[in-house]
This record gives sequence, structure tokens and C-alpha cells, in this order.
Amino acid sequence: MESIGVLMMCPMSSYLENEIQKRFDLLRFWTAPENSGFLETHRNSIRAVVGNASAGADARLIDTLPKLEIVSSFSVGLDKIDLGKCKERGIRVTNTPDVLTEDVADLAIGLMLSVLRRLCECDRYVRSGKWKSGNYKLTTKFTGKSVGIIGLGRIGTAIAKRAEAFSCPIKYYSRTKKSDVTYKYYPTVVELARESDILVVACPLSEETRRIVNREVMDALGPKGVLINIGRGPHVDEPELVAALKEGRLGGAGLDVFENEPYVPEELFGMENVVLLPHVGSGTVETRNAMADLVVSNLVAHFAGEPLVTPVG
Ligand code: 8YV
Repeated sequence: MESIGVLMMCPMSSYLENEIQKRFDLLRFWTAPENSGFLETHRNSIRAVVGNASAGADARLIDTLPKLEIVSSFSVGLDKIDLGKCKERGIRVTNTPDVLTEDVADLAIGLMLSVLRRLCECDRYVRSGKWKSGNYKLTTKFTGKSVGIIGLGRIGTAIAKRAEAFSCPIKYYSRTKKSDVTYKYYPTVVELARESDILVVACPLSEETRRIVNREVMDALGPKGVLINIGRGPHVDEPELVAALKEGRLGGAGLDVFENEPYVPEELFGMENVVLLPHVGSGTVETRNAMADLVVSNLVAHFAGEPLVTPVG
């Protein structure tokens, strides 16, 4: 049988590379020298693209690949894929929902605790030897704080469940009120922020949700409020976030994602009320391997003419 070309956009998992290589002709986009005509050379053999949260399949890439049949994303987020273009061309799309939900929700709670209890700052305090000159100052209690969640999907719900175990009242904003939960619904993010001690971004990135956390929302959250972002950087107006933190209009932030990863505004580096993570929400061995297995099962199903495991749309 003619070998099937699978284009991987960037390094994401060596386990995934091996699993693809066992079954398909794996083409590593990042290894091709710039302007080498790599895509031109392989355009007629590439039938699948594997992307992730940083590199997906935009209109330009899709237009370059006339034989493309499927985009199998190593992510739950689809914001790096031109879904309209895929639909137009009849290209199938898959992602990795469910398998990463628990890890991302765990990390969101970790960020809440880290910001309120200043865990990273405390760690630096011990390592730098400062403890020998005196005890660390008192911090802020997490249990019982009201947690507002933007987006009550799989991940938002998993965060809510965990926060409930800390006796936190849960509130949420989503496009529509959910009939199956008792959490308090707010029809606007500003109202939710005003009533929350901690505001968590857990919705997908779309044109509607881009900069959903703007200056007005940060001001509503207020000088004691904490923003947690485990969604996407562009959900938050980053320059406004830096300004709000600098001016003390916002109490703190726990961020796993940024507007222009891996570049992070350096003004945040010296702030003790801010915890910065390098987009590691799903970054455990167990979860990344489960995500890889899903990517591969979707590719295998597609090329065997079987139903996709986790189709989008
Ligand atoms: C990953 C993610 O960090 O699933 C998503 O949408 O952002 C993450 O799980 C990423 O895709 C792994 O490379």
C-alpha cells in the first residue's frame, strides 16, 4: 500500500512520534530548513496533519496541501485550526478531550493555592536562606473563597468539583445557563467577577471569547481578587493585566498560558503575587501519552474507513 504522509507541525511527544512512525510516513515539519521547499516536495503525499496548541493548520497550510484529509490535534483546544476551511474542504478534525480534563483542573487548583498561599514565593524564601532571618509573612486562606468560572464545560466543571471540596461557593458565566447544575449563573463576566474572589478562565478561545477578561472585568474582580488562566493567553488583555497588577487594582494572578508563548511580559517576573507556568496544564506523562494514543487512534480509524474516536463537529 502507498505510504500515508503524516505531517507533524512541531515537537510535542516522542512517544507520539514513535507511534505514528510505526504506522505512517512521519514528516517532521520543524526539522526542515526554512525555504527548503519541504511542503512543496511533500504536498502530494501529506494526507494528515498533527498539530497542537502552538501550531495547528491555518488556511495557508491547508491551501498548500491538496491531499489533506484529516487534522488530528494533540490538544483539546482547536483555536490553531481553521475550522471553516476544513469544513469547506471536507477535511476531518479530531482533538483530545476528556483525557486531559483532570490534569488541567488539578493545575487550576494548584495555581489558586500557589497564588493565595504564595507557595512559589515561600519556596524561593527557603532556598535563598531568608528563613534564617525570620519567618515568612502571613498569606491568604483558600478554603471558602468564592470561585467564579468562565466556561462550564468539561474542564470548568472539573475545577468546580475540586473547588467545592474546599467549601468554595461556585459561580459561573457561560453563553447559556446550564439546567443541570446548582451553581449560580451570571449573564455577564463583569457581574461574575464582581461576585468572585477568584476568577478562572476555562472556556475555549474563539472570536467571542478573545479578551473576555478586559480592564472592566479586572477592575470588577478588584484589588483582592485573583485571576487564574488555564485557557489561552488571548482570553486576557495582557497589557491591561500587567497594568492592573502593577497598580494594585488586581490582587494576583496564576497563569499557565500567555498571549505570545513562550514570551511572557517581564514586568510580571518580579511580582510575588503572580505565579507563572510554561503551559503545562496537560503536561503529565500519563496524560500526554493518553493524548498521543487518541491522536493515533483517530488517524488509524480514519485511514481504515472507520468512525473517528473523537471527531470535532
Ligand atoms: C497542550 C492544550 O499543552 O489541549 C490543549 O488545548 O493547550 C494542551 O493540552 C498542548 O496541545 C500540548 O502540546
